[in-house]
Amino acid sequence: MGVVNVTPDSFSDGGAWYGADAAIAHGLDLAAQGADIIDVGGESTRPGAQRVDADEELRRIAPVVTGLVQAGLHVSIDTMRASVAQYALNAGVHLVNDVSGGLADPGMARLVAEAGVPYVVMHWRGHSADMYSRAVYHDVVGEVREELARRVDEVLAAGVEPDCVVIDPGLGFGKRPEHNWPILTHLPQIAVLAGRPFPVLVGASRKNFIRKLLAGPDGVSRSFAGSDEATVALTALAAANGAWCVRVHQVPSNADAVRVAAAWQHAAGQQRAGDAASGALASGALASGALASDSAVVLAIGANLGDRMGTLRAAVAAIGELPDTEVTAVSPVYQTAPVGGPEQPDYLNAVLTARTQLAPAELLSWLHEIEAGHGRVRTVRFGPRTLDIDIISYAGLLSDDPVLTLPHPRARERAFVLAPWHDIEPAAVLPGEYGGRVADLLAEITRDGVRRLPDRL
Ligand code: PMM
Repeated sequence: MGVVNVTPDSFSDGGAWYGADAAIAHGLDLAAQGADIIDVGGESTRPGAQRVDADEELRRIAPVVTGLVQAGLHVSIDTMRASVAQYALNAGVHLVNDVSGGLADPGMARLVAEAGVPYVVMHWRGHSADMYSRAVYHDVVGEVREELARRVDEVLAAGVEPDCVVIDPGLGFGKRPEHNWPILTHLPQIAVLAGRPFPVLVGASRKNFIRKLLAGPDGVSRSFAGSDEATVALTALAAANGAWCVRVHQVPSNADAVRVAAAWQHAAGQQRAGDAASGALASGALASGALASDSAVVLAIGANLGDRMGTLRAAVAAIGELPDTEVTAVSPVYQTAPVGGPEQPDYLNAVLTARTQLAPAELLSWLHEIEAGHGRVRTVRFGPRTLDIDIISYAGLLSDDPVLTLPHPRARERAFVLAPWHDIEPAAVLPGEYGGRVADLLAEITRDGVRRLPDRL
């Protein structure tokens, strides 16, 4: 995404493309240099900036948006105002980029919902005039995720389709330099909100935290243009770490960096596929745990609606087909009386072990996709479901993240998890403070209502 700021005072390029003709020419150049989207903005959001009124913002962007759309480019409007977005949508823009994530204008989300276009929902804590007063975090990654999840809930409630939502952690917005780095190193975690993965846009280009990092011995931050090479480095890292889009002021080298990251990811995937295909090496390495990034996971699957046995079989097959994942054992099937919730049929449950190179958040989002493919809709807690897949344990990791608590917080009370797990791994250990040998935990709880069936998956 190439930036065209039609402002006299933007963060890094204020004034450069202020006139409509210069702005249109610049947008065309960025597209020719490899930008897939041109982001047009008429209001500066640099720290300390005062707002312009809606008429002035519209006066700035109107001819530029129209000119670029008519030239056939994929155009995005960078605005917090529904009236400006409305104008741009009528002119044919393809995406709305709202740095306030719908907070600045209560009419924005509904407008975007009606237009049915992608909506960039950014993490934001208030207007730029005093953004640093709100830059206070105990756990910046956790708080950004939580606040983004709330914004996403609201825009979905306003009717925006989940497939249209793009999230953005808002680098530099209400964040001091040190807050931006942990966000960048946790992009895969930030991408998964309420158990659902979203594409992530990263706007790091020329921001203060990069310029400060590159400060000279006198402590003076690097110039804006002087930070372009460092922006390219961040683009490569962010793209290789799963970013969907990077918003940048200088396109050619960033477009190259995105290509490098794509080739890197592709080769990494093929390399692993190649390893797995070369039989002896792969199985030896897997058996001895010699593949350093291979993690052992324990998954519990359950179904109590429809063709339960067929669903569980399909789930095992789908898990085995996940990228860089191999199912290593599948337990017998158990028939289980439901725990809590409304009146509902018995469950069929099983446990499987697998080895994967997917990160926990990636694995979780793949598993949600498999569940969704079987029509599972998360509504009533403990309610009936066509398919439920839980990560019981992931490589012994401990996590109190509410999206993915590890090990699974209720595993130790559940005979329908512990019994099948014990069947395939008699020496298994549930990690963590409340864990222990599965055999011992199983001896402490009742197995009433949990019955092993002769069927295999
Ligand atoms: N940053 C700026 C403006 N718009 N939009 C999104 N989605 N993400 C950003 O990080 C972002 C943005 C401020 O940067 P600029 O004034 O230098 O363009």
